Amino acid sequence: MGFEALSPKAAADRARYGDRLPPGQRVSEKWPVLHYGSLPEIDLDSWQLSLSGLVEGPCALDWEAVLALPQSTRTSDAHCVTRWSTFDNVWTGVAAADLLALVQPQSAARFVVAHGYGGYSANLPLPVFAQDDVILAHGHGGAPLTPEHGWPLRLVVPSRYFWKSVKWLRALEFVAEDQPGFWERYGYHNEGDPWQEQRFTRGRSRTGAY
Ligand SMILES: Nc1nc2c(c(=O)[nH]1)N[C@H]1C(S)=C(S)[C@@H](COP(=O)(O)O)O[C@H]1N2
Ligand SMILES: [Mo]
Repeated sequence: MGFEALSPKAAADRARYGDRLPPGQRVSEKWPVLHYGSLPEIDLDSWQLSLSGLVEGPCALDWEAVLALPQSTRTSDAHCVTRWSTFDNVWTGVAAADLLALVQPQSAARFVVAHGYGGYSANLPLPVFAQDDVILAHGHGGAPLTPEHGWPLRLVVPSRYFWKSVKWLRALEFVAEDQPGFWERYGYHNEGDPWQEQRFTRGRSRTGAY
């Protein structure tokens, strides 16, 4: 962790929550809204989730098709690279495992690129996307997602910084070669593991350019 001093709040949270809190994070009681750019306007009637690339069953799911898939709940913590974390988020939606069973990635597929409305994207190794706690969520805390938190569907990848949890998800692309996403191209760490504090590729003091 080097010699970077913890803020008083981060130090107090660390003492209180111990190893549940990744290094350098503090717990936010409220759920912040954070994204680059403006809120996309989405019409559920024309909304689609495109599943493409190196899969046996490429397809585009409309909203009804998403709801017809097995529905699951996953509870997880979220860790934003700007140092806030939220605990015990209860997400409902389609577990990544059920989506993978539907599309059946080919053996050449090694990465997933998640695309959001508005040009945002994030990349993940397929084994990370396939983790049991990964979910395509349309609900949070028993209520539908609100527009600013990614309605109608967002990706949730608890084992990575929250920038990889793409809001307003519109496509998942299965590819052979890694393709850095929106923030990864701007110097955010390609892996983004909060437990290893993989925040940025260059330097220690950069903050997000929101
Ligand atoms: N489409 C899209 N998804 C996004 C972002 C974004 O700018 N656009 N920002 C990411 C970042 S940096 C964070 S911390 C979380 C914030 O999610 P929240 O606003 O629901 O807290 O969304 C992530 N997903
Ligand atoms: Mo973030």
